[in-house]
Amino acid sequence: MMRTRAAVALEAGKPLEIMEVNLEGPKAGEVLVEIKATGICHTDEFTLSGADPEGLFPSILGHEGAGVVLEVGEGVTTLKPGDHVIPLYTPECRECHSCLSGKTNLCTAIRGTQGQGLMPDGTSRFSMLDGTPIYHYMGCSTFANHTVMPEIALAKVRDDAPFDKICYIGCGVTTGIGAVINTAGVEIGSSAAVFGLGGIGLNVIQGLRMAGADKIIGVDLNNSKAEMARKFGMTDFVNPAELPEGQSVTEAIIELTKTEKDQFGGVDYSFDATGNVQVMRDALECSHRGWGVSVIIGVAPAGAEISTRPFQLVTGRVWKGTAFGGAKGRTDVPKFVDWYMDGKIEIDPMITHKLSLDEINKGFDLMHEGKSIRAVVEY
Ligand code: NAD
Ligand code: AHE
Ligand code: ZN
Repeated sequence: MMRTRAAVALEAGKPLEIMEVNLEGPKAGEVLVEIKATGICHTDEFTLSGADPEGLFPSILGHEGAGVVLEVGEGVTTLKPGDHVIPLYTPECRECHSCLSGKTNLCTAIRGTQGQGLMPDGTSRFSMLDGTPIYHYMGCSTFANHTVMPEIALAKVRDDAPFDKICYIGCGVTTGIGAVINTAGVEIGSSAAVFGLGGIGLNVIQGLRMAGADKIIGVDLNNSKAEMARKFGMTDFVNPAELPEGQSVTEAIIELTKTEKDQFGGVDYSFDATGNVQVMRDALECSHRGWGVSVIIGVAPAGAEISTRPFQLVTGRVWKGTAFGGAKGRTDVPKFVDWYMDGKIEIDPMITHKLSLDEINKGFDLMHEGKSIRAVVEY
């Protein structure tokens, strides 16, 4: 048993509390990791707000981290102390029915206990100093300076990559780029609309440029998000709150894509990176009749449901969703780190704020105020 510092979510809707907590060492198949840096993703905010049906309190949130292995439990063979790792909320056991199917990245080996805030043996490694158990979060809990993770939920990465940048590959970068490459399968010359130009949407735009998309329409209610999006490849911007009276966002996007030969208009691919179910509908309905593919990335609150006229699908549009950009963590994450180190993808400009653990609540404030893309906490 050791002590570490963590930002603890004691109650829904309340700021995190920074405190010392107990952390039990790794059991069989587990690894003790010193977290060096963690991003704050909108999903952490979503769970802290109380909107997540799987949200548990008290818990240690955070799922976008990078760190170093300090100790390995019995039977761990693929990692050793000193290895640099990125925690995976989507593990890759390479043995379960889902992994073996080759059809999905949604490994099912430990999903049951992970959703209950517990390690695979059904217990928590974290507790308050008075012994009260604290739940794990998404199997990661990167808002703690040290965490314990299953071996199958850690991607080993090269040791010359900066933690304060590659932590973002633990969620936002991989989710956005993966949604384009793995889930949508965007081809050269495509047109696309991206709803929500935050930490995920910008990476969708980055992925679209890598895939060779021609027209990349960004949609956001916050005009200040457009500048960075343009740098990453956005060609057109739509603010749904500033459209001419009577014009819907779908109509605006369809107008932007109509040509002499194509009077229907609509984008080949669309992506929701807001978590708003009306936006998800708009994203589907602005995609092209006959072949448009719309990918849901955003996470919607408990009880929210999507709807559209079935005619939208009858006429050839396809509605899809993606978790962690369809990426297989242990296989793909080290490649994303190489792409970053080789200059093939950009991360640095999207990390708009660096904070200490004591300042973590400021990261949530900046997100609420629409002032940050990614705030990264460095330990
Ligand atoms: P963010 O807060 O950085 O960005 C959200 C953006 O959406 C903001 O720029 C905001 O202004 C914009 N927005 C909000 N409402 C809008 C509306 N009605 N129309 C247009 N724009 C609107 O958040 P993020 O970290 O980029 O996360 C985005 C979403 O993706 C969240 O729902 C998050 O939970 C989800 N997410 C999903 C996955 C996954 O694996 N599926 C992974 C990471 C994040
Ligand atoms: N717990 C929520 C759903 C949350 C959710 O969809 N999480 C995404 C990752 S978001 C990362 O920022 C995910 O990977 N989902 C797949 C999974 O197995 O959780 C709810 O609605 O219950
Ligand atoms: Zn995330």
